[in-house]
Amino acid sequence: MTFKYLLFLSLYVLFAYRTPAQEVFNYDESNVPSFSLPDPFVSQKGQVIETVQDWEFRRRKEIITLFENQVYGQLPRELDNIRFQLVSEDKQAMGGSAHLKEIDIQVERNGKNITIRLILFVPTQTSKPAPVFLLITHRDPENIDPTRNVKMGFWPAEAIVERGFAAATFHVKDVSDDNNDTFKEDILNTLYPEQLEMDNGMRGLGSWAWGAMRAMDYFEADPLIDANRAAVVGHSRGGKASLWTGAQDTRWAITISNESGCGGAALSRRKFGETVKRINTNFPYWFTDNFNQYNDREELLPLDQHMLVAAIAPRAVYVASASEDEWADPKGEFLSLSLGTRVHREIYGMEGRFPSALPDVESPVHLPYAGHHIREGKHNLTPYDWDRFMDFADQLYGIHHE
Ligand code: GTR
Repeated sequence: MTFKYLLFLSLYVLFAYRTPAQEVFNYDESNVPSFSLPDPFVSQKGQVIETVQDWEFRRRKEIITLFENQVYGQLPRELDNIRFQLVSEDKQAMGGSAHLKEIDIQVERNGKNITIRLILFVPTQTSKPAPVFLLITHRDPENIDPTRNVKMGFWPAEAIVERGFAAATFHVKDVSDDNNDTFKEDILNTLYPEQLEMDNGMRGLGSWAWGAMRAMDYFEADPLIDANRAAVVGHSRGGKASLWTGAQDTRWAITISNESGCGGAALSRRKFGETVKRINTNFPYWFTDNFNQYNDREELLPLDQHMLVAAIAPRAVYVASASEDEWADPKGEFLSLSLGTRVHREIYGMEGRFPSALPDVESPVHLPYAGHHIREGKHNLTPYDWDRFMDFADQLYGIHHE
């Protein structure tokens, strides 16, 4: 007995000392470190940013460059040709409520091509160009079934169309597969191989944002779509890409992040739930190489995610969280939104402000320039979330879609 006990004890001690230190994730608000955030209103040279001019021509550009160099990588704009090919169409889709178009967006650079398949349902109830929601999809393609034999709450296309919006989506695998072994195979190897050589080159999330921008190129060319009233939406990793899209590309009227968490809406310095080190370890192909410098050193970042929200200003931004999605840090997401939209208020003089504390569950706050809700339940994109996004768009556009 004693011998067995001693053996057990020595094995335990041996094992305990040999196990590499486990990364511990914090879910306790009282353990959030104290931190100070970089100031969106002071340029890197120390100039105070007070006017729209200062913001648009100085600080916003500076912030985008910081995110390019340190977090998401560059977002190359050069391309030689872009073509839109209608590959199939059904003017009586969804029982006559929608006009379905499947479009191949073909992009050429240096004699090489890639194709993004865009799925688009346009409401038929009106002859006016329709406002549109574009979803960046990373989940199983059955979530975006164009035949509608499979209908999932992740992309409730019927409900979107019924409210007078066009519902559009593409799958990230067409631009960069969501996989460490294959993420280079599409636009990175084919169109922008030089990006792969750079420490601040584009990687997975940046490629997805690039894809969303090509969908916008299409919207601008389709008379059925009102491209001035377009919203880009992403869930989780897609939400990170959505925020990066809206920060870079000023053509989007609304940028929506659903539960995007670390590297999305959540403040990195809070180290609540997922951390920079963990995300860079699990998903080394999402961010640019330089982001690794901040593993366990978030305080050295020359930015935080509130500045990504700020870079969207003056255009509208929406951040949604879920009550049980602690990994994504709902409070950190809300703080980014509330701090980042200071630019809307203090530079652009827009009315209304967020409450100082995290709003109650399912009590959306919809301001004239920004929205927030925290849904009851787990990490997911659901019809509840979509309904709130559409409420916000209705309010922003001040329209009736009939
Ligand atoms: C998790 C990842 C999150 C988030 C999520 C998702 O595994 O840690 O950052 O992106 O996946 O996309 O659902």
